[in-house]
Amino acid sequence: AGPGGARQGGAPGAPPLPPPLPPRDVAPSPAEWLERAAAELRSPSPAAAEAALTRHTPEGIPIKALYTSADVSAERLAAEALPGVHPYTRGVHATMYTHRPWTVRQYSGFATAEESNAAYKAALGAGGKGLSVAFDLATHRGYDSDHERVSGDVGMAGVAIDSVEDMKRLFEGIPLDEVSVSMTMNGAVVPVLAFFIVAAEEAGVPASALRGTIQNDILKEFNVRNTFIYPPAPSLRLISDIMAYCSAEMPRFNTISVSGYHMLEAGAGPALELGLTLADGLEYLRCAKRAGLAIDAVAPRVSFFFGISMDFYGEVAKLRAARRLWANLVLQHFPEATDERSFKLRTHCQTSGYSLTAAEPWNNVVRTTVEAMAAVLGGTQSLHTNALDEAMALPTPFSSRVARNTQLILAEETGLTGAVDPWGGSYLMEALTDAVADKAAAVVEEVEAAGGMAVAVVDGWPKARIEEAAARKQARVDSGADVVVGVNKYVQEAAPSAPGATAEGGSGAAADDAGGRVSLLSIDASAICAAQCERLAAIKAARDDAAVAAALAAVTAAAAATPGADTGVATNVLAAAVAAARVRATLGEISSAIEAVYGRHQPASSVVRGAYSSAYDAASAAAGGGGGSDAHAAADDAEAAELRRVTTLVSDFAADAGRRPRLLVAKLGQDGHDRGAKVISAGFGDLGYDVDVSPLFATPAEVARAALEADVHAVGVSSQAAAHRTLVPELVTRLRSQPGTRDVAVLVGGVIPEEHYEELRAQGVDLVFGPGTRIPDAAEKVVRLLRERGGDHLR
Ligand code: MLC
Ligand code: 5AD
Repeated sequence: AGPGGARQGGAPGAPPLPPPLPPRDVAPSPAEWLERAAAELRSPSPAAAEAALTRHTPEGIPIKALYTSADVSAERLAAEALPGVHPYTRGVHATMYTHRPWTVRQYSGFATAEESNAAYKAALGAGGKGLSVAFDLATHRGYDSDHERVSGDVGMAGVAIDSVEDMKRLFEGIPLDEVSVSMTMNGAVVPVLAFFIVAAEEAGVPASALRGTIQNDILKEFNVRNTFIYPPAPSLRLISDIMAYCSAEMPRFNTISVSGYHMLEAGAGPALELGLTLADGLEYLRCAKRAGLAIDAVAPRVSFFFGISMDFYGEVAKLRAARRLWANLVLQHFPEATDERSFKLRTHCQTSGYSLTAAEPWNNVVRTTVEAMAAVLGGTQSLHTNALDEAMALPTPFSSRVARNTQLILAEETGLTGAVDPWGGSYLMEALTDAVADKAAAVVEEVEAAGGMAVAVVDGWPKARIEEAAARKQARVDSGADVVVGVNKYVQEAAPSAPGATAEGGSGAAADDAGGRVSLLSIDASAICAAQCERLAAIKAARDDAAVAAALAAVTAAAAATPGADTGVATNVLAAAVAAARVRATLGEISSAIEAVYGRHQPASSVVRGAYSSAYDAASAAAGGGGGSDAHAAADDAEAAELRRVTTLVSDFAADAGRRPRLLVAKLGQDGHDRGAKVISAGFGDLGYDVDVSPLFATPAEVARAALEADVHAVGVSSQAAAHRTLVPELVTRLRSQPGTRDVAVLVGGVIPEEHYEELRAQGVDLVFGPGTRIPDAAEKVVRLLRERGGDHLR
């Protein structure tokens, strides 16, 4: 070897390696590290260095720059050293993926049963391992496709299912005793599960052989998601009926999927998501117990569902903490449980839709991959990876394939499945697992102290807390404190757009560098609606009307009866619905037969005040004050100045018009995803607008009437479920033809592909806001528009 290359194989010509460190008597301490860190940072003191190097998650969990053995409890590590044993922190099975990888289970459904069936077969043929049905919103809310309130929703956000005949078409040729099927259904859970049971039965598969999961998690629907039908108390009664029926008849079927996913999507941080979800789980077990069911008959078939955000470490820690907490909560609350399976938290995970952007959609593949890795490293049992076109539309065959392949690559190319809980024993991960567990446990205790989740959903505080977190998150993104590549930083310049399509806000350009575009799935709502209505008519013409009437009366009687009471009336509503499904009662009819006793739940709407502006100010102050660069400080000044400009424009308008600009934020149709509507309401309110919120599930006529009654300057429709092409034009027509609202400005925002902007404008929409819109931008555009209009608006 040449000079300098002699020792330890260094490259020829490279400088010699430093001599080895002298042996030390004492191990290096964290304090010593801090001194070095302070020197590297040129910090005045170790304490100052420590503060500068510790960041906090939005939920206040500190993430330090360095973890050592001092941060973990040796006793805890020893007690939780093994997967497959209580409290299962390291995994519910001893061998985990080394024996069997997680289930690749992609949530999917659109248009008609035939089209979804073809997509399921394609998925199973290309590496999918389980099925997961997405139903349309009409089905969720218990309406047949021919109901007047659902004209814009049929087949749009999922598949339309009106009867057992549709359910049979949905699974035609798929062996239901082999392929496990998840059905995301909560509101109309009784008729949908009944249709599934009868469709399988008529295909020769008995209920006892059915494998899969029904979501059946109504509590979170009241906090987020909003696909409830009945009020909370009777909804819980239906859940205990389902658990009773399934534990007797369907031992391989998971009767509930206690879901945090939608809370995370609605704005909750991981610890709040986890705490509220576990509190929901406890409430369901209590509900089963009250109905006389043994915990060991029910708990082994309770499963969970979590969202996985871009907080990589935090999400791995969340899944580990979830298993530990659940095992210990079941032990604490249900000492009678002895079946090991009662303590195991098994979960499905889905990567976060919220984290994905319309701008530069291919970036979403990277985001989804990182999130999927967190789910896998956290030990999920089943996984859905989102498609790259998530922020614009439902997935196409192309984007579905990329999403599925993301999982297949992780499972089969990377070696990730080769070891159980590879993060176990990491100082960081163990300390973070403890921190997330503590924070989530505090949330569970808070819910329990407030009387349990059944009481808390009626009080509404968990919902308010999630909405507040969402408003704060929006402020951090709008102020640039939280980076979203391609949206608030490194924005692609002059992205090529579809001909004639320009967004008012956001950076919705979904174009690649060559100017090509991601093609989106387009669904013809009126054709599907017409086809479903025809089928309904055919079913009704062919069936035995007297048998249907009797079966529906039995459903109503069961709903009215007290479970367990010895009155001679059958009291299990699901059992009655199965009988009704056999004689071809429809989904709408079975839902109505229950509604006749329980009524339909009308949620109250509210607006969060102050969270947006305070988080915006805090984010600007933190970035401006904390030793940031000059460029950073200048950017923050610009943001603060922008906020001042908008609030001044709004107050000038108020001075001239004699009142503040008044905005009605509306959701149309059965679309209950209201994070966008809530965040816009909170943000516009904090910027000085007078904001009204219309009730959920409104028809265009109801929104037009509300606009007149509230005497608003503008109506803003938030659309997440693709009904904007049918319901918005109808709203515009009604507003324009009604004296008093003729010149009300119409704004539309949400999941709207650029291709539709021009069409909406031609129909009279004034401004369209794509995904990624900053609230200050939108608020400024709207007040300027109102001012330009002048006339009646300045009254
Ligand atoms: C697995 N098994 C093992 C093993 N790993 N056995 C021994 N050793 C190992 N290492 C066994 C299991 O015990 C089980 O057997 C079988 O293999 C299947 O594994 P699983 O882990 O139970 O997987 P799976 O069947 O996929 O069930 C996962 C689940 C379930 C329990 C989480 O509830 C599920 O699939 N949930 C999906 C929910 C979902 O897709 N939701 C979509 C929501 S979308 P056995 O004998 O026990 O069967 C949504 C969006 C919206 O909500 O808003 O609309
Ligand atoms: N098909 C596929 N994915 C869907 N999602 C919602 N509906 C469908 C559907 N019909 C996904 C999106 C959304 C999440 C709730 O599930 O990722 O964010």
